[in-house]
Amino acid sequence: MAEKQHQREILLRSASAFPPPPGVKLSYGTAGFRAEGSILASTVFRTGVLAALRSLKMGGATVGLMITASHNPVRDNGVKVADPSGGMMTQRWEPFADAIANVPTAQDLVQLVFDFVKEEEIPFGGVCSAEVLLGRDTRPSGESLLEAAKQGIAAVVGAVAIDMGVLTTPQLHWMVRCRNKRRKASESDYYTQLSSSFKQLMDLIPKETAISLFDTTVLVDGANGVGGEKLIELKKMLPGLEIHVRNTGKDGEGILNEGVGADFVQKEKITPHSFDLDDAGRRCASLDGDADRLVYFCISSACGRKIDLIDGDKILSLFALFIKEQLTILKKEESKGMTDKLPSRLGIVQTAYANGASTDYLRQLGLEVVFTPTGVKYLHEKASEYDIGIYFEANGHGTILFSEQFIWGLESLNIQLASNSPGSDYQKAALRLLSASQLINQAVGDALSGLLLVEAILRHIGWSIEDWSKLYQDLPSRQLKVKVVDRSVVVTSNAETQVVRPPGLQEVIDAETAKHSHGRCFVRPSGTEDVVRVYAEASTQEAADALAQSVAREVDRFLGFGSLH
Ligand code: NG1
Ligand code: ZN
Repeated sequence: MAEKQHQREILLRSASAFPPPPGVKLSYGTAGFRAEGSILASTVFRTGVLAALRSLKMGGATVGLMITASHNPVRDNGVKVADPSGGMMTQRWEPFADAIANVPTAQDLVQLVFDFVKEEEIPFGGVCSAEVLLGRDTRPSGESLLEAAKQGIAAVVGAVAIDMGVLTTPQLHWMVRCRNKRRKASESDYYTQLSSSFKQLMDLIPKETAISLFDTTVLVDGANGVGGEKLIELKKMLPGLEIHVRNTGKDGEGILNEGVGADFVQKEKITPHSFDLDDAGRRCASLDGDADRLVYFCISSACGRKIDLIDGDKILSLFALFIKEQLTILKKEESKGMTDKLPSRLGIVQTAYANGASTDYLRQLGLEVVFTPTGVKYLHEKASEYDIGIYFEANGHGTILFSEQFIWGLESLNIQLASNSPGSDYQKAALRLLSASQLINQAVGDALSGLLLVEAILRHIGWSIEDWSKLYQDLPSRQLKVKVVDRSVVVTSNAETQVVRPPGLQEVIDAETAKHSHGRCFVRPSGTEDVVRVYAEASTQEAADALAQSVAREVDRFLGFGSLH
């Protein structure tokens, strides 16, 4: 009883120092809370409380709290929580996240927390310990927000905050996962794991392609964010691969995400700052502000700033090709008996934003492709249902998940093959899959580990960026956003491809879409901005633009301020 009273007093006192800004309502959304950094102290403090409660609920397992607003402008910031698995916080707790962020007074906050703790049967009041790893990106508001998070964690008796400093989002998720698996989990362990698995993959490259005239240089746009500086660390450990990082944001040069970064490159389809015609034909890549997104691009000499974009769908397709090739080798007739017990169901997970040409291509390869709503949490969950699940958003966020059974199966197969047929194609295929599972982040999409896997696979196949770009031809597409009075009025179904509410809007979209050959169009409320997004595809760029514009006007007519008329 006395412990509970003590806890109540501490929480009340700390929360009183972080009043919420008046008139602001925040929602946990697709990727945690996001807003202007200057109004987020209260939200971050409260998310600190939430993260500590989450750890308590999970028996004291380590939880992560990341301060970032990813690809948003530098004045914004945000906060999200990683579960002990290293994945996003369980969706079951999102309503509580919304409630704790928006509750008006410190007294209400204490009441809400005590009610929730009772309902969830959380050991509260100092009877158990909790641990939260903290990370932040390079935003100027990050340092003081990190302090707010620490105070939120300290307001829960028994909870300890461990400040990991400036990190990429995927590094923090990786650390949380490793720590809970009792594995080495420091930043240098992260670099060691990535670089050694990359080297293993390089050592397994077939002799025929190893001698080809492969361009060993990749030019990387670091979005003036945290990814560039981390890549500079990592590249020291990667002999044989020349990584030139531009837009590092160092020494005040360039602004985070302004005219740079994966989101800019993917949406605008033009060169980021610091890239020009001198780079034509080179292999270029772009990270986003917290390095959980990756896209590649190539500048074609004749076209000014226009680029050939190689988006998340094409990265996914490259990964799928490689994984399928290794599985096919393992499943060859001669190795039956050894490999037929290996569970190897391969699944591809996309969202409605995936270019239709990528889905056709993947299905032509004979792969199972499924769709989820937008947001990594949905894709990740779906991909984890397979022995190997590959998921990507078109914007470049994605990874490959390997099930534990698959990894155990591979490890025992590898032991068998090492004595039965050492150095055989089968053993090499098994080793490639094992190395890929070490390299690619199992917690969340990670631009740094994704970049290394792309580089290893391109070298394995002996492909130039042009060969890769020609894998299939993207259907022309256009994405627009419409500012609306209240985006929550739009309700969708069928992995966000159909509008259920407001009534009548879907019929109008259908009618507009029918006017264009190969037309496809959908709208959905953003989870990170106060807008409704419009996506359109058609057989020509003009038609995709026209379709997106006409539907955007309709969205504006139904729900907007009428400014598009
Ligand atoms: P919203 O704002 O819900 O569309 C955007 C991206 C998501 C995801 C989140 C988190 C698009 C169309 N949407 O979400 O895919 O990456 O941000 O960063 O790219
Ligand atoms: Zn990001």
